[in-house]
Amino acid sequence: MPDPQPMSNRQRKIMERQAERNREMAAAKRSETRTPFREAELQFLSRHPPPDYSKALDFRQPVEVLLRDPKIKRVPLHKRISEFSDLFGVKDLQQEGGDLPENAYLHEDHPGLIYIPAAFTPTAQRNLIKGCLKDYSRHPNKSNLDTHYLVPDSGLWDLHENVFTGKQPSDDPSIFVQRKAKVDEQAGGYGSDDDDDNDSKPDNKRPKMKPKSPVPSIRTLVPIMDGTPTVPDNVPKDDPEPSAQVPILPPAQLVRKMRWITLGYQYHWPSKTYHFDQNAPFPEELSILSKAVVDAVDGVGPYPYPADDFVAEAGVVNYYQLKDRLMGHVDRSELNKEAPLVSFSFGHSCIYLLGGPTREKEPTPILLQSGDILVMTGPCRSAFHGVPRIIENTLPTYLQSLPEEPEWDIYADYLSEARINLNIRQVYPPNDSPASPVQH
Ligand SMILES: O=C(O)CCC(=O)C(=O)O
Repeated sequence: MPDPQPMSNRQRKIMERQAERNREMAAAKRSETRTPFREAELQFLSRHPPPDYSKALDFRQPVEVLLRDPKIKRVPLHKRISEFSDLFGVKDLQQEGGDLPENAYLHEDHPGLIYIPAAFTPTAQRNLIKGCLKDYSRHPNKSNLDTHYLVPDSGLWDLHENVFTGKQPSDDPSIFVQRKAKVDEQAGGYGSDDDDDNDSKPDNKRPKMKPKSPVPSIRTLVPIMDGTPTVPDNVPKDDPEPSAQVPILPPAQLVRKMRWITLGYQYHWPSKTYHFDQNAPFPEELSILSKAVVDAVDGVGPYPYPADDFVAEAGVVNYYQLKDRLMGHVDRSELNKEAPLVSFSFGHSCIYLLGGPTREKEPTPILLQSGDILVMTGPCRSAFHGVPRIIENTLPTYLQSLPEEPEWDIYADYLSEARINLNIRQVYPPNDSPASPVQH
């Protein structure tokens, strides 16, 4: 019998990934702790058969249909959202048509949840997306890539843009971001690209060798603030060790490995606490934007928080590729548990599972769409939540390539396979917070 055809790298990676997924699913199925939250996660993680998305709550369906659900309540904001800040895009309304919301929605099963659908104009969304990809991702804000790579202060996105626009050739050695850890030449480690959707050429000046030990996964979006108790602030917060085996990739591929960046007080993932001594200047427009949301929802739900007391002190930008997910967790690292957490969604839609104080409560799947705002107040602030699924083919047309705006192309290209979440928190109780510098 002839030898079977050797497997291509791509086939091998697909098989490995499938096997990993099968193992995960099997482990979860075997687990005795199959809580209602986990059950819901499994439903939405499933590829075959695909999930039933019609089970998800869509706050953008016609209001008369939405309000047929007796658990949903519509509450007017005290002014139309556009009146709280120009950042929602009020200036574009004349040109773009449409209107911005004057109502928010509450859900009887989730006290403290406040939902504002379609809160931004397309132009306002594009501006914030540019901020998330190009500006906020720069130092001193840290990203998951900083653990392993020497990302330049000018930012990874700038390198990507230089190549994308032809300003620098794609084989220019200076566009490759180097590893922090020294590579042991014996052990190899170059070019172990783990993307199965990667068709661009690796730098052929570098030997393509298989790493001898597994590459630490930077694909998985880890549950960043999960339910485990936080450690006291006097525990040493060492940085995780850089790996010498992460692949050297062209910027267009490395940007797709970016999973999160942290704003303001930097977060120490291993101990699940903030670095209270590492306070990066908080982007001013995001301070204004989040305060405007807290102001807009003042009096809307049963857990008011004065906008004057709200200070944007920490934030996370989560970057999701289509296959990523964020497993159920509770955000409990902030010292101020009364302040609302304000969360913005851009790009592809996702399924967001909102549960209760434990995983025993059955979560509600919510369809989060580009431009929606979710505010967690009161008990909802401590509820389990997660993102088991990014939904393919849901990128709004206004975020795709625009003939009249060629500089948007690079963002449209990125978003064609991505979702971005920006969430903002207050860390300290009001008046307890050390003055935080503001970025101008
Ligand atoms: O992506 C989202 O909408 C949720 C993100 C989240 O839960 C988190 O950053 O803690």
